[in-house]
Amino acid sequence: MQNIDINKNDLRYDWTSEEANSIIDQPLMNLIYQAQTIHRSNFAKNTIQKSKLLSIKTGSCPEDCSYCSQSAHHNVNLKKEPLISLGEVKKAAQEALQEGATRFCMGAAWRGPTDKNIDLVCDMVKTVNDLGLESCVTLGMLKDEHAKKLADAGLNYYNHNIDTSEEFYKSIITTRKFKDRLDTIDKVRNSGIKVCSGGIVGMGETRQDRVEMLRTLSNLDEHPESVPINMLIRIPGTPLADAEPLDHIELVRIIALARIMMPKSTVRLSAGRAEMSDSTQALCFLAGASSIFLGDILLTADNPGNSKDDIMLDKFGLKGESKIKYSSEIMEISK
Ligand code: SAM
Ligand code: DTB
Ligand code: SF4
Repeated sequence: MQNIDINKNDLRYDWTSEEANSIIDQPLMNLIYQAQTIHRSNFAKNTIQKSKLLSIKTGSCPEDCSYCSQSAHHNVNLKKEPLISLGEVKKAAQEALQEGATRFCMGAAWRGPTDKNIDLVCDMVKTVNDLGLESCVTLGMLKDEHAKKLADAGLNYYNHNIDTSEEFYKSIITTRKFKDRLDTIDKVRNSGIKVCSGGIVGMGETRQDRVEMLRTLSNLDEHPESVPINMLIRIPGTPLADAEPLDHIELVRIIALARIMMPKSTVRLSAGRAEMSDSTQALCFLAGASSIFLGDILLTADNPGNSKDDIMLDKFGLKGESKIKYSSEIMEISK
C-alpha cells in the first residue's frame, strides 16, 4: 500500500485515483479507524445532525434518471402533485422542528425552476428560515439569476448531486450531462450558498466509479459542505428496479473514503436506510457519517420513521445536534 500522509486538519483538492484507491482498499478496520479518527478531530463525537425532507412538487419530471420514481419516462405508481402552497410548507417545517430537525430540505421534480417558481420557492425559504431551521432546496439546474435570488432570500444549502462517476453517468441519465451538474454546483458556490452534493451507490457501478465520484467532489475548488450518500432504493417501474443490491460493507467503505477525503464536510447517510440493519448504520456512523433524514418518507420513498430511529439512536447513544453550533473550543472540551 502506498504511504499517504493523512493530516486530519489538511484540506486537499488534488486527490489522485491511486491515492483514493489505496485508502479504500485498506483492511476494513484500518479504514474505519482512520475515518473515525479524522471524524473526531473535526466534529463533536456521538452527535448526529437531523434533516427533514419535503417534496414540494412531485412527479412528471422531464429528466430520465433511471433510479427516480418521479421521472415522466418511467411507469411508477406515484401520486403526482403540482407545487404545494406556502401554508403546507410552513406546517411541515413546524413539524420537522418539533421532531428535532435542524435543517429542512425541499425537493422539486423539475429539470430546473421557472422564473415564476423561483419566486415562490424564495418565499418558502424565508418561511423556513424564520422558524429557525436551516433551509435547503433541490430544484434541478439553475441559472445564475436563480442562484442569486435564492441567496438573497437567505437559502443556506442547495442540493445538487453528481450521483456517480462521469463515465457511468451516461448509463443512468441521458437527458443531461455530468458537466451540467458541475455547472450548477459552480453557480451555487459563486452565489454564496453552501453546496450539498453527493451521489448514489448500488446502481451497478464499479468501486472505481464510486471512488471517481468522490474524487470529483473532493477536487472541486471547495469541498461541498454536505455530502449525501444514498443507497439506491429500487423503485418498481424504474429501469433500476432489479439492480443487484450492493454489499453494505461497500457503502461503509465509501462513507469512510468521503470522510477522509473531505474531513470537514458533513457526510449524510441518506436514502436507503429503511433496508439497512442497525448494525450497518452503526458502521456507517463509525466510518464518519453524522447526519440522517428523519421521518417515514424521504421525497416519495420509505424511510425508517422516527420511532424506529429514536430506538436505534438511543441504543447507540447518539444525540441530535443542538441548534447551537459547536465552536472548536467546545469540541475540545467535549472530547
Ligand atoms: N430534481 C432534483 C435533482 O435531480 O437534483 C431534485 C430531486 S432528486 C430526487 C434528488 C436526489 O435524490 C437525486 O440526485 C438522487 O441522488 C437522489 N435519489 C433519487 N431517487 C433515488 C433513489 N431511488 N434511491 C436513492 N437516491 C435517490
Ligand atoms: C439526497 O441526496 N437524497 C435526498 C435529498 N438529497 C434530496 C433525496 C432522496 C430521495 C430518495 C427517493 C425518493 O424519496 O423518491
Ligand atoms: Fe427529475 Fe431529479 Fe428525479 Fe432526475 S432525480 S427524474 S431530475 S426529480
